Amino acid sequence: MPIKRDGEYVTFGQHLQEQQQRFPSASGQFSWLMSGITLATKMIASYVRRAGLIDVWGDEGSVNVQGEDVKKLDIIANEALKRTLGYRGNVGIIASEEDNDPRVLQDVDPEDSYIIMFDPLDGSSNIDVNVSVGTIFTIFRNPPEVIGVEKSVLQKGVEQVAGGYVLYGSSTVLVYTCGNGVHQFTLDPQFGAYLLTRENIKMPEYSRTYSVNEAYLHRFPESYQKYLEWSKDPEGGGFSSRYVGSLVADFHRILIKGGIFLYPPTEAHPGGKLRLMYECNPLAFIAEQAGGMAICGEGQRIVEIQPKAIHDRTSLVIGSRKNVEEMATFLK
Ligand code: P6P
Repeated sequence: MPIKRDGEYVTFGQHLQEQQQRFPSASGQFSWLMSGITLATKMIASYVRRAGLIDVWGDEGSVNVQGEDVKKLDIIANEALKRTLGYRGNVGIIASEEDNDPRVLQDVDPEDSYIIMFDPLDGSSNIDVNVSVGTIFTIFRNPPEVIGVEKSVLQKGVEQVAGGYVLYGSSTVLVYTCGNGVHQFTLDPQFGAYLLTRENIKMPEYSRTYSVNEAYLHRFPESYQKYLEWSKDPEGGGFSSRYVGSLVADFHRILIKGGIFLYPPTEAHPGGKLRLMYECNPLAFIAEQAGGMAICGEGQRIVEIQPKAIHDRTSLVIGSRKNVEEMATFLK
């Protein structure tokens, strides 16, 4: 049920106001920026929920910078986010998984400017089969000094001002952190508002559930194979398995129920498949804020990786702290 304060539901905007009062670093401009995300994701949700009734299944026909077939909904989601964030007035740079290069916006006060990066619709190939998909976003401060777009954008995850995602699942939920806990809002289609439904989420410390694409098991490095064999062994971890194949859906389950998600290095992606800046960093920020952990294949904290390029990829092990610590012992 939605959480009430003084008998009233708490909207996302109100929650941000509370955050500002308690944490002066979050400026009013930040709330205005975040309203661009809530507006765009309501628009995206309205398309996702009508897939099949309107023409949004299938490919748009082009191939994106990742070398992936662009889905019709990828375009819709990307344009919605760029449009609503483009006129916030305090967004200096927008970067998207779907676009080669970041977009620099003009007439933004350099002293109060943000960088926002997103995967507009992660897992979009699942749309045609009615499986959950998600929008993932991350926000950094745009350095006021003129150091060039590349240097401004390529910040470590520890510099994130906010990170979050919207999961278009059985309901539409927005989960975010701005460094003061992890909070969930559920879109009430009747109000057209995101209402607070979970506050200060803490990830269970340990759970016997792993989430990985088992088809690649024999293509993972040996340390991962040994960990997964141990996990499955009734005399070992005795784990069960859950894998949706849509990162936001797999992560959200782990945020709420605990467990561990792995996307190890493979032959196809020796450096990992998932994108560091606008997929792994925001999820790692949320995981750590919820008491969990997020590392790459070499055991380094995801949020401490120095990006070299905006579309960098990384391997990912993320989830309950004790699960990740247990898995990390196999990496040694
Ligand atoms: P695989 C979706 O394409 C995605 O980027 C993530 O949402 C998901 O976790 C991963 O790829 C699935 O990859 O190789 O298991 O199909």
